[in-house]
Amino acid sequence: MKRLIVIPTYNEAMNVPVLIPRLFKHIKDASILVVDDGSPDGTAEICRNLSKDYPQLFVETRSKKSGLGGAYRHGFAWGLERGYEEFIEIDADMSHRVRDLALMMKAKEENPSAGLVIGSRWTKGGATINWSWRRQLLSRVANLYVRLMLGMGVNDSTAGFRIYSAELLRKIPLAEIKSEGYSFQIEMTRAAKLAGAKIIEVPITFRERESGVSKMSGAIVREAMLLVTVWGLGRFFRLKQLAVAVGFEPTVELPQHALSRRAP
Ligand SMILES: Nc1nc2c(ncn2[C@@H]2O[C@H](COP(=O)(O)OP(=O)(O)OP(=O)(O)O)[C@@H](O)[C@H]2O)c(=O)[nH]1
Ligand SMILES: [Mg+2]
Repeated sequence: MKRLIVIPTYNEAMNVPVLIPRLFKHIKDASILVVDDGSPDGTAEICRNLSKDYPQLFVETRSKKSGLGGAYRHGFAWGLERGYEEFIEIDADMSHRVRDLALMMKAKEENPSAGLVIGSRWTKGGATINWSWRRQLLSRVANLYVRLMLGMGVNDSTAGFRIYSAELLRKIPLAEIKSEGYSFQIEMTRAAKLAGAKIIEVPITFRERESGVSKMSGAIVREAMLLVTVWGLGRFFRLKQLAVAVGFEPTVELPQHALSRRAP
């Protein structure tokens, strides 16, 4: 299996020298692609130096910080062009444990029909460590809102710890994925569902980062809220149309005078 681990980075100079060797040590036969957005702290340079020891480490750079979504789209396109069969998403900040990745890979192997495996904090057995109650609340409320609005049956659709099959990524029109921030994860989950993919969630333990700073911002939350609301309203509208079509809901009856005015 030709596997590509895609790591988006912005100012992760403290984390990449620990994470990358750890991934190569424990995940056999994988290549790693770092997609760095011109980090001022020299993350890309550190990775290029590491690639002297790890020939399967590749680094792509974009000129400025342009969001997680674009970085992943770039990484997926890069890997699809080169024939990778499986794509792993993982944060650079070591919030995602490599040992959980091994469990997710096992789940994927045991369920070959699953196009997407999500490392989930909010499924039975999942957990978070050292995450402030505010961040937990934000994540839980966001996931509840997504479940209510989009009805995808996924407990952690904002998770950034995932495995996609190349087959599924090829079915998703990546160029049409709009999100730049973390709503990218929700949009990709939705696109996977629309493409008819089987999605499984594997419980993981998520740890708050110890080095570097969070890139979470109000703009990122607003983008996610807006997009989920728009998609949800679209879904309810379609459901209503479907209900009308199969006769669950009476069609709107126009008053007599409105009908007669339309008559030729
Ligand atoms: N290339 C790129 N990577 C990004 C960008 N924003 C965030 N990242 C990376 O995406 C991953 C997740 O970002 P984090 O800042 O850890 O976001 P988070 O996990 O929600 O927040 P904390 O863990 O609380 O810091 C990390 O590897 C970041 O370096 C971006 O604009 N461009
Ligand atoms: Mg993080």
